[in-house]
Amino acid sequence: MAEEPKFIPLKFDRLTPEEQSRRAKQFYEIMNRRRTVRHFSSEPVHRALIEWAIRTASTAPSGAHQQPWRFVLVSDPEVKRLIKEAAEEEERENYERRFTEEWKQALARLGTDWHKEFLEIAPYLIVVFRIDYGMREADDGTPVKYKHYYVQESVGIAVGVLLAALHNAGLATLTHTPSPMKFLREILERPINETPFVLIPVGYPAEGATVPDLRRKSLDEILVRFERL
Ligand code: IYR
Repeated sequence: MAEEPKFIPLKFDRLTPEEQSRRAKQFYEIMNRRRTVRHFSSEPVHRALIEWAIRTASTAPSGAHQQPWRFVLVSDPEVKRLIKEAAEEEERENYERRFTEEWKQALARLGTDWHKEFLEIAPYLIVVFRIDYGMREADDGTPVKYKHYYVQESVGIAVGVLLAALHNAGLATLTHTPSPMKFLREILERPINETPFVLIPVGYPAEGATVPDLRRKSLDEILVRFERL
């Protein structure tokens, strides 16, 4: 039987046009300074900063408000070592055998290879899992599965919010997807309905860290308008 909807008044901050414009530009300026970082320092990070960012990520919209995400926070050096070793094993196979020439060409300007030292150096790893289906107890106590909707989209949005929140807190991140990454479910002891989605090293950039010289597409390149002005 479907649940009855219950509504409460919306809390919405109506801003002045000046404030809207100021905040819109300011947020762009902040976000446009985010870069994917591959050279981390081992300098510690206050865990509270990460927890605020994860709380912020969980404000993301999700299909049927099912919030199909799990965030696993790793700072234990032994667990980071296991993750690094498993990731390098898969990535070595990727770079040496599985990647097509076309894929390697597309990656060339990032200067990546199978070495993933950052997985041990960065003080924190956030491993985001998607929860593919929910589990509830039937009246007789037996566990039953129920479907989750738009899981990829929901978790993708939450990760976008997470990256923005970490950057806004003055932290550097890497969006890393070792492939395949089933090993993360095993090492992090997650249940079978949770699938690794992305692995995010978080910390401060190493002294003298460099990033590839990339250009973001301009608004005209990404925006198509159907308007009557
Ligand atoms: N996962 C590999 C390769 C890789 C793939 C893409 I697509 C990137 O944008 C970057 C890297 C690695 O981490 O090296």
